Amino acid sequence: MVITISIIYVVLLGQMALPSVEPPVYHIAMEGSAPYYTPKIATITAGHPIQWDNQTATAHTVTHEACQTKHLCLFDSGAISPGNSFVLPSLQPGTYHYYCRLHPIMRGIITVNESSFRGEEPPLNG
Ligand SMILES: [Cu+2]
Repeated sequence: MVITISIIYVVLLGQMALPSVEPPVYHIAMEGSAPYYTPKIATITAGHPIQWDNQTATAHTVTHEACQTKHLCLFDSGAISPGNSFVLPSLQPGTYHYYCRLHPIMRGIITVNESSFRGEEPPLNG
């Protein structure tokens, strides 16, 4: 009986010790007045999901500017209802201009920077 309890304890402890590998989500608010996308210019580290939260009473989209020409259209949310969100799991490093198809006055920019983490920890003692 003691052995059984010990095994269960080790299994539970092992699960609790697992580090979280999910990078934090970067939030951009959609608002009813300028600048509409807040922050209007967002700087994000590669690998982080980006989530737009529609805090207004009408639908909006998050549409990559290149979609206007159907050339290298990288993201287009479709209509996001009030209270709903749209998530991009990740974007390659670069600068992306986007707008709302329903209200083209709404415009924003995302700059995605390379992650500083290269997969190896720096040496502790130079
Ligand atoms: Cu809109």
